[in-house]
Formats: sequence, C-alpha cells, structure tokens
Amino acid sequence: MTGHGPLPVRPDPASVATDAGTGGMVGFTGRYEKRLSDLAGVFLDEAARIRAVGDGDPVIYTVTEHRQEESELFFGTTRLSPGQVGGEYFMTRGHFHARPDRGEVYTTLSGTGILILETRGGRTAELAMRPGATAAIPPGWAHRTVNTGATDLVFSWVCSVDAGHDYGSIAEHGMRRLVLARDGRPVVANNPRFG
Ligand code: PAN
Ligand code: ZN
Repeated sequence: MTGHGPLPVRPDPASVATDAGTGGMVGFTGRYEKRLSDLAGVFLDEAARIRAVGDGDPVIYTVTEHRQEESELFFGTTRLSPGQVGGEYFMTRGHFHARPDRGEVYTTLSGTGILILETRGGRTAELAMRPGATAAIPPGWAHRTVNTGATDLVFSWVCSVDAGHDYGSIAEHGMRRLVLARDGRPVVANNPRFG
C-alpha cells in the first residue's frame, strides 16, 4: 500500500481519422446540422433568408464531434457551405462559452473564411481562416465563422467538455462586426444593428 487513494479513471489514448475535405470523422460520437431555417435573425436581411428557405432550405453547416468518456477535452469538425444571403456570406450562429474561463482552438483544414471574435467589453478581432491556420480563441471571446470562399470551409476544433455555449447574447444583440460581399470580395464592416 502506498497510502494514495484510487487512481482516477482516465480515457485510453485514441486516434481519430478526419477527412479534411468534408469534416467527416471515423467513429464520431455526435453530429448535427443547421439549415437556413434554423438561422432566424443571424443575417441582416431576414426577408432574403426567408426567401432562400422557401427555395430549398439548404444545409448551411454540419458539426461532427468526438467525445471520450472521462476526458476533460473533446474535439470535432465544422463544415460550412459556401453561399450568401442578402450580401452576407454563410456563417455559424456564433456564441460565447458559458464558462468565461474556457477558450478553444480552431484549425482550418480546407477552404477560406474569417473568424469573427469579440469580448463582452467591446474588443473585436478578425482572423483569416485558410488551410493550416490555427486560431487560439481566448476565454471570454465570442466566436463565429464565415465562409468567404467558393468551396466548403472545414475546420477542426478542440474545447473543454465543460465550456458550454451561450447563444443568447449574440441572438439578442448580433455581433459588432459582419462580413459583406462587395464586388465579390469579403469586407468586414460594422453591424448597423448591433445592440
Ligand atoms: C464549435 C461551434 C460550431 C458551430 O464547435 O459550435 O462551429 O457554431 P455555433 O455553435 O456557433 O452554431 C465551437 O465553437 N464549439 O465551442
Ligand atoms: Zn466555441
């Protein structure tokens, strides 16, 4: 006897194959899709969104995750389609983590886009997403991804299992910056409806 208590349960090491072009993961443990009909209020031009829902309601993004029992981390991929609604590129809902002390890491696997970030105190940042770019999202920064390219934007993410999601703040106020398509190019602009 050493006098120590029982060892905590720990997961076994694991390697998970991920397809950089589709975000598909072998042995994923969860998956969900968001269609344009799920994204009410995300785009400035709500009438354009509703029209596009009527024209077929495309899948905008798919999130695939891998969670191991007893691990403090989990990871996954997001595949975001190319396209626009009312002159804004397709994007994710965006969220703060429920825990203000939990960040995240995003690595772009394919495609191009912009990661939009902001704090509750009003700091903002935009980071380019291109294959091989890894973004450190610090605790306290809301994050949303925007696909500014002509192909799927696929990125992997790694996060604490207890980070949690706060969607309410952004659903209510929007984000301070948005990405508009002007002459076929992405332009970061102030959100006229913020707040
Ligand atoms: C990501 C996001 C994913 C979808 O896994 O959840 O890209 O974006 P929304 O959650 O904003 O719809 C992540 O940041 N997890 O914490
Ligand atoms: Zn997150």
